[in-house]
Amino acid sequence: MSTLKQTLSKKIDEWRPRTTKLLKEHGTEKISDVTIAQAIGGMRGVKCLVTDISYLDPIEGIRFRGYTIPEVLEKLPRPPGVEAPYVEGFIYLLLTGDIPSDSEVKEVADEFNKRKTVPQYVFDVLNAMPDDSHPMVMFSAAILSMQKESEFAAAYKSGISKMVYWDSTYEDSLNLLAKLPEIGAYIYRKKYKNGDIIPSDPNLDWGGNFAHMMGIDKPYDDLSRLYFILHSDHESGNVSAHTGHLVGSALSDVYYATSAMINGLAGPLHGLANEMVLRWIQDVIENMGGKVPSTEEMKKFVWDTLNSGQVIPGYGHAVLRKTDPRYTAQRDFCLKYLPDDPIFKYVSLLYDVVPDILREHGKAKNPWPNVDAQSGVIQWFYGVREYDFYTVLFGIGRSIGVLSNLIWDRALGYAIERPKSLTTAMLEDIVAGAK
Ligand code: CMX
Repeated sequence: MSTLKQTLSKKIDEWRPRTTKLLKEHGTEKISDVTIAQAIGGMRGVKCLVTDISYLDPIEGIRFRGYTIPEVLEKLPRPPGVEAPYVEGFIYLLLTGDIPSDSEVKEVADEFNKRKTVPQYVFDVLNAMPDDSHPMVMFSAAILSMQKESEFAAAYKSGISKMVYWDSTYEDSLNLLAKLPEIGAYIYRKKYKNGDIIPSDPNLDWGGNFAHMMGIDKPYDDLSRLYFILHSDHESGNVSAHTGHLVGSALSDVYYATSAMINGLAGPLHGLANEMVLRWIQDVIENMGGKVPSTEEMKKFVWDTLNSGQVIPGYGHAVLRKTDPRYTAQRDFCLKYLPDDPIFKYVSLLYDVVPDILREHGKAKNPWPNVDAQSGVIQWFYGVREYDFYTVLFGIGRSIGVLSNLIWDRALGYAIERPKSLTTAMLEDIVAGAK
């Protein structure tokens, strides 16, 4: 058994009594009340999910297993001479809560290498899809097509105990994660590079191999590691993470759950916002005839968008109330590698004008940029200009968090999700009764 699996098994044994004790001795204690506004308004702020993989503070931003983004980037082992750590080490951290050693990271990389061959039928499925299928549809379909490989589904049919559900879910998760970089790169090269596929290189790490299969030179490998880590997890209430958890709660295996979460990520209010940001900026560039707008001109574009009833993509957040540290980490990357890029200048100009405009507009609770405001510009700079592909990159990263959560959901025996609905008339009766 690998060190990762052994450590995880030990942690699960240690953790289970905590959950059991909370349930048995404190199960009736309240952690949240629900208002009518929350019931109608997307359950914003209702505390009713539990995860230990990451926690999102509205002001500070995300912590992965207790570590901020700068701490993660600093503490995890990394390839020599680069900034972003190995994704393999980050997966180890999310699953166990421990910072792995170099040799533990190497072991995870070897595990992925053993599991990474994508079955030919997945490529056949992708090749059979219409040329104009959205890359997110292709990505979701490719993942779902592998459901028949699920070790959990087979083990469940054979009648395994609830106590070992996590084991086959872990095997499924590693099997799936190992294949995602190649599937993502295949979709890109098939769709946008005339099907000129670059084979995987067994000597490269997860992020490095992805950059290699995309056909993009350094430092795109470093960017890929950074990008996948930043997009991995944002606690479990956002649409993609929650969808993964919800579908998995019915004991649907990880292939069903991951494909479903990808479908949620494809919404323009969630992961597709990175595509929307670039689409919107391209519109501005076209309108400006290619020149960088003045501050006043940019303000006008922002107001025009708002006045036409659209949202400013890449701004606002359901939980955050400050600039997203994932935005800041990517901005730092831009300042280092592409400070003079014209699109980065647009993005910076937006940062100067949008928050004040959104405040004046008076609707958005958070006027600050989120992760999606900055991510597309970097991809654009390195030649990935097909912006409908951007959410696939988000999806590869988000799978890391969703799958880590699913393994722990199974380990701690989290129940099938089933909140209770009321009718509008019932809400009216409650209001009348309160009066
Ligand atoms: N531009 C214009 N209006 C905005 C806005 C923005 N960027 N962000 C929020 N608002 C509006 C909402 O549409 C809402 O309007 P209505 O009252 O007319 O419905 C009002 O402000 C209140 O919304 P909120 O409570 O501040 O935000 P929500 O929690 O409802 O929604 C989010 C959060 C992210 C969907 C929203 O801010 C938004 O649509 N942003 C733009 C899309 C985006 O960048 N999404 C990516 C988020 C990060 C991710 O998940 O990837």
